[in-house]
Amino acid sequence: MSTAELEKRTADPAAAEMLAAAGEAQILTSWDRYKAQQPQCKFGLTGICCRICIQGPCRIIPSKPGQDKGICGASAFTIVARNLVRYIAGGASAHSDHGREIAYTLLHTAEGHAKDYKITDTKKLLQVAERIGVATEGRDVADIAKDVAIKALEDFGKYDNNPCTWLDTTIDEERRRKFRHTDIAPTAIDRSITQLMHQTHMGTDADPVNIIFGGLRAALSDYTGMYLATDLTDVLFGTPVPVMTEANLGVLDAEKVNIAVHGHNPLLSQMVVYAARELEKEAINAGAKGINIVGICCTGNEVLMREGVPTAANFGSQELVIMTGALDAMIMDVQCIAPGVKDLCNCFHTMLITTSSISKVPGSVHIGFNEETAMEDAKKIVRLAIAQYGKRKPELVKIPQLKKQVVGGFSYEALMDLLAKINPDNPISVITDAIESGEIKGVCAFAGCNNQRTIHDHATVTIAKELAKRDVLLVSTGCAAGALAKAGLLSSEGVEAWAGPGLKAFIKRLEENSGLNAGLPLVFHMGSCVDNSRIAQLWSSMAKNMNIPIPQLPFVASAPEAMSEKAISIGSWVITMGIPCHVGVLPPIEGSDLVYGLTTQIARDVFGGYFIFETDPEKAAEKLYQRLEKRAWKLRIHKLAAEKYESTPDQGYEG
Ligand code: NFS
Ligand code: SF4
Repeated sequence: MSTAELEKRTADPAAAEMLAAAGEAQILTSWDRYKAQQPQCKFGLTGICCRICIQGPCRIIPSKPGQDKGICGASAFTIVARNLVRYIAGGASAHSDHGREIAYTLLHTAEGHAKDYKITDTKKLLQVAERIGVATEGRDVADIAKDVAIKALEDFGKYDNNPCTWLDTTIDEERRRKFRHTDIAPTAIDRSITQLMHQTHMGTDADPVNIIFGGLRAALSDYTGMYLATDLTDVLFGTPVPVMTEANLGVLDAEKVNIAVHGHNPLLSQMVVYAARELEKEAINAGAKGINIVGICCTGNEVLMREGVPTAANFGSQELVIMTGALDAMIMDVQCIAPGVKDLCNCFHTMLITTSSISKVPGSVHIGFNEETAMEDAKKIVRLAIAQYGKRKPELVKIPQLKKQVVGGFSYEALMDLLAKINPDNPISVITDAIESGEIKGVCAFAGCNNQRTIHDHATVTIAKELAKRDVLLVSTGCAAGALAKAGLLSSEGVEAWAGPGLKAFIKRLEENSGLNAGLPLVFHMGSCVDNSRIAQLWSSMAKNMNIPIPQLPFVASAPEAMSEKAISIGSWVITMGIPCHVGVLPPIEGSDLVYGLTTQIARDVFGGYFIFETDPEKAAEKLYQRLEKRAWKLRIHKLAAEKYESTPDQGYEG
């Protein structure tokens, strides 16, 4: 690829450097494969290809009699709706199954069967216990943890008809009523997903509105599963506090054993970090200067948040970590690991190690990871990497000397601690007051992936800079946070370079009082994708403090480069919570005006949140900003009116 062509494919200079090297060496990456897939099938792209039964595939051509419906008579709206919600089922399964594993590990830790894990954050455990109604008074920590873990596991399969505990105890009365009236509160996670697969089975539900509402129920299961995952992970490994680290391929160290942890579930990656600390000497004996753990995707975000592990790549650039020739082992758990990484490993000495019984790649080494033998397994894995270091081919090592400073670790609790330095009695009011005074214009949360259909990292970074200039407070999770990290937006340099005057004054005020020996970043990194629960916690407490329903809050979300089913399930619960959500890649729904309208218009009337599909990042920034302005303006008007007429502020929606 030429330099001009590279610029059209990635905004990350380190990725561009590696892509050029891959081109020279004629090594194919997902960038090449994306090109080779063009043109992609229009039926699939617009959602009107149905493969739900094996009479299909049925492809809809609206203008052609006979082909305007599937063989069974399913209309385009049914087919588009079914395809869309099945993504949600996939996303909710992935997130919640991750949560289930954490819950089991907490249970087994409390019972004493998982000796390498411990209850690290008792304060969080007590908070969660109290919130969900588990007795704490005079009880043993292990007993409380056991009850909390059982309550979490009950959310997957309980048989009563009450809403899931992790949903019901984290939303306000207004949302509770809304979910009751629309009948979308899940009573059990597994059930809502099974029911959705049933609902979308051939010949069950043909009504697109009913199908979409079934999808939203599963989306709220996604929320439930990730919320409990965050809570219980904090209990096991600690609630993140601010940490300094770095991001991009320059974090690889030619003189050390480089190990990448890739995937999502921190049960393994945390252990690898601990094992590496213990085995540092063995690496030195093998001729290296030590062990360097780097992160990719969300398991990377987990260990960045808690251990300050640097980020090597986000989803889009995962193959390019291997392209440096300096990666000795890539350890994967589950989700978002492109099978193509194995092809790259074959060109270098990198060992791909799979660890989960449901996530294997042909030709890789499998070390089954078990919670009973966690540390032993992690050590085995680290030792394999050390042995691999000796097989490195120095002539193939080419590490781009590019990396950026990162200040991360902003859990909801860490953010509140920071705000409490200014207002100890009511920390959250530091943000809401700044919105009311107009110093900042609202909050935008960035989440989601990379997608070959967009320029790698470009939209995420562009929208963030545009909104920062306009004084919008920014938070982020997932691979979007990876993009922002690599572009220097998770550092105080980012504040100097891109914050508007109001945002800068706001961040500097926090910084002066922070007591940290680091400058605060332009964008606050709140964690992995399951940690979008932390963002939900943020908007809930803002709305509570302002005494307004969430749909009135100047808060928006953006997934500029969404890719996975998980991103679709997250976006779907974000809108049900009352938050406008921009997506920079059009999902396959254009084949039905009705479904498109449901997600972008009707959702607004029913839930106050809705999707904004916009592929142009500049226009997307403008649209997001307008939403914030409109909500802030309405709030001011309502407040003035309430003062004038001595009434309570309007509780209706944004409209
Ligand atoms: Ni979220 Fe995180 Fe990344 Fe997308 Fe995948 S790693 S869970 S799905 S690609 S942000
Ligand atoms: Fe075709 Fe209907 Fe089968 Fe879908 S469910 S593949 S539309 S026959």
